[in-house]
Amino acid sequence: MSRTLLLHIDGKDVAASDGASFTVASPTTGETLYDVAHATPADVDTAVTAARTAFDDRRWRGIAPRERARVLNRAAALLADRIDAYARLETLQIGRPLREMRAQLARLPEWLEYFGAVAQTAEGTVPDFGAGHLNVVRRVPLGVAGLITPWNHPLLITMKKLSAALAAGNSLVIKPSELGPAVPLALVGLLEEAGVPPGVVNTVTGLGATTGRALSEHRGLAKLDITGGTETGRTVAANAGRSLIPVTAELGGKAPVLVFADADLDQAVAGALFASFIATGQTCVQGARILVQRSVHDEFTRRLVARTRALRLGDPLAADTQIGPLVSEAQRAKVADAVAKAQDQGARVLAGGRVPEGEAYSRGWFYEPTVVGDVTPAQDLWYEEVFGPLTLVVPFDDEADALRRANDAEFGLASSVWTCDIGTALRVSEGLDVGITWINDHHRIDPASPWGGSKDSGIGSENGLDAYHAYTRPKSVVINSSGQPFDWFATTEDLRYS
Ligand code: TXE
Repeated sequence: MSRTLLLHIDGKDVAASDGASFTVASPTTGETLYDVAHATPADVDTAVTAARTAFDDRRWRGIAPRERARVLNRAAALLADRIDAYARLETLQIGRPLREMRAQLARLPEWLEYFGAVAQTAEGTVPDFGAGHLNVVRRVPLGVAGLITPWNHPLLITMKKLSAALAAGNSLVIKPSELGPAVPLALVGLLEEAGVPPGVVNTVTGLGATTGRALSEHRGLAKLDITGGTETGRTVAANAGRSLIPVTAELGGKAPVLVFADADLDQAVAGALFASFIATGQTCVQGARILVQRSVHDEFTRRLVARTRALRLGDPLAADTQIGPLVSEAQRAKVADAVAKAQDQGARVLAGGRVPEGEAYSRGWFYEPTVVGDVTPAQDLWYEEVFGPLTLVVPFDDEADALRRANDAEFGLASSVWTCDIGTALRVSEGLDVGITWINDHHRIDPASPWGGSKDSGIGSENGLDAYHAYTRPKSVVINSSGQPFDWFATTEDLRYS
């Protein structure tokens, strides 16, 4: 039986003003899980107004950072107690294996703790203003931030944005993905339980083209922060530009995995497998292009293909499932179409490449983990983000060739380099035009470590001090400490004023 999810505005759960709703279905069984309120532009406006009122009356930003941190730490403790329940909800909604969701969610209290600590330790500056003046620069919160989040890591991505924004004292309106709203909504209730005042965090559920659009076009925002597809990011950033507000955008990727001949091959294969198929490949840092030095390419590919074929697809709630369904019919079609087009353009399927057969897969959006070879930059698959369990393997000759191929991309989010030579690791990471490079690892994240990319992968970054600063602006107070009278219009002498 499906449950109803409502909007959360000014501390209250409310239906959409026109009573409209949409449904969220299980990607594993097709059964309806939730009936979700579909916020109208008027509801978005009510939410932004509630957030603005909470900002203006200082009910959250007026609380000393130390006390704000206490509230965030209480929320972290409450969250730690609810990991299993939330992980199950995430798995039901988006189909990612329960083991993955448990591992991911277990880390999330760290974001609240980290940004609580940052808020307490952040300091202003006193730049030299010359004799006779003292300049005190404090960083203050921006106002109402609009957060638009996707379905692939519903709580993680909401948490990355929300913890920095809240710690800095902002008020929020969150628009979670229409495919995975339940856990972000639950988090908002948890935050209020921990002591975040009602009205500070508001949630409007709805579709991107309606609710998301209304939020991104709202002139009452002071910041927009989105994770989503690159085209959505362009639209949202253009709206932010019209409002003259800053935007953080974490968008697409096509991460290269570079395997050098001197790498520990077992570890490199395990790393490439993890990079390609964690989250059923539905992640912006997915290892979507595996580049292997020619002398080990065939052996590496043989091992990767064998391990890919051995991955266990199935019910994501089952303890031994390694690959769940894709999140939606559209996402599976995107993968199937990309494989068909790659084959038409000359690529060769080495593993997978099919919708699995059998009763266990008949109702869900399953697709076999897939490895393709013989891909060249003349084929669309070299450049296009597919966002599913599909990767390609190609050989390279030397460092320069590896870098040339890796940087031949419209995206620049992440990459990994597998080598036992520290010089190779450092030179190659220096040469990669990306935001994140892992050496002998992939997809590691920490609240203190910047996460964002270059080129079409977006603007700005999440995590770390940069993300906190991006939720504040400098406020400069200049104090005349000279004790000297100043009367410009009383004299014709040359006086110093600028
Ligand atoms: O993302 P959307 P979708 C990529 C990935 C995937 C593709 C489409 O390639 O196949 O995007 O996925 C909201 N104004 N990524 O359709 O539409 C939307 O409701 C305002 C990469 O799910 O970008 C949701 O809350 N908001 C990615 C959020 O934007 C709008 C994660 C993201 O949805 C909007 C997800 C609009 N006009 C997909 N249109 C990553 N970087 O990890 C949509 N939205």
